[in-house]
Amino acid sequence: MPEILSSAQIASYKQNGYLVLERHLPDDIMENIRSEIARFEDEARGITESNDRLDLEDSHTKKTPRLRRIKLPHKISNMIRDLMYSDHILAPARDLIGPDLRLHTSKLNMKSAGYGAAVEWHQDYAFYPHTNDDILAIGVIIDDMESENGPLMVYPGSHRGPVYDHHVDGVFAGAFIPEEVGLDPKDAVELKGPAGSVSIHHGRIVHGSALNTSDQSRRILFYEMMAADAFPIMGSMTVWDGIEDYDTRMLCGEPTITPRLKDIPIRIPQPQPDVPISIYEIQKGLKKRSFGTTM
Ligand SMILES: O=C(O)CCC(=O)C(=O)O
Repeated sequence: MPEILSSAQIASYKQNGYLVLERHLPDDIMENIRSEIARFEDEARGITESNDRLDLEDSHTKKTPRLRRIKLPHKISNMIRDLMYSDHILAPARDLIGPDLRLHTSKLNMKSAGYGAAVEWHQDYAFYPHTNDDILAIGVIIDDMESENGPLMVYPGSHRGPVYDHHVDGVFAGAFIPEEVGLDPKDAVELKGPAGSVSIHHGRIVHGSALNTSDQSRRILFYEMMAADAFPIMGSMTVWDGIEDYDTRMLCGEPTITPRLKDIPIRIPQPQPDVPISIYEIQKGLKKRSFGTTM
């Protein structure tokens, strides 16, 4: 029996590769997340370069601080860690990919009003191929997400298609141009919803988001996770420090050392460009972009 999702939602996820659960999280949790963000915004005022906690926009200065991502927030915020282990986040994931789950990563993408960076079209699975694709990202929508403030966009059903080539001149560039592989831009849909909603997208779905040129910020907290029997393929961008470390990523259920294999045509995200490990930096290797760049 599913814990929280209806059979129609589960069928829709299987068919389309995404779901939006409107107003899924209560206001007090949303307020706590916003207070945590304010703490990291203060921290950003004191630095001039990105570090292992904070990823800064290219235009960031101490005078005009511009934070584009809080990295691994579950490691630096107890509140965000507790939310990750809660049924708010895990129950829908269990309904979609089973009871045994490991964390892949967490991140809080800050698309600030007026300049928040675009994320070019990509598939998460191209960054971290695994032995099977029971992999998804739960996105906690922190600000009302509208067409104007750079919503996450997906190509419905693309999680059932190819894993596209994300390389430029033989080097991993973390994105591609949908029109060049036969995807029609008018098929892309925006995952909109009021603050407190949650989006879920499949690890293979093609997704991206434009610059935020509106006067409203657009922040999303992502928890990316997979079935415990999905093991990274060699060359995946998964941080792998041995099985003991890997087992510390268990979110719920039982770990295993028996990977489940699915026949998926994959590419390895190698060689990597010589840049810091950040999607924004990796995508600078693109020669063509679908979205604008920040000023
Ligand atoms: O924040 C967004 O709109 C897209 C995020 C994303 O796809 C990523 O960080 O991999």
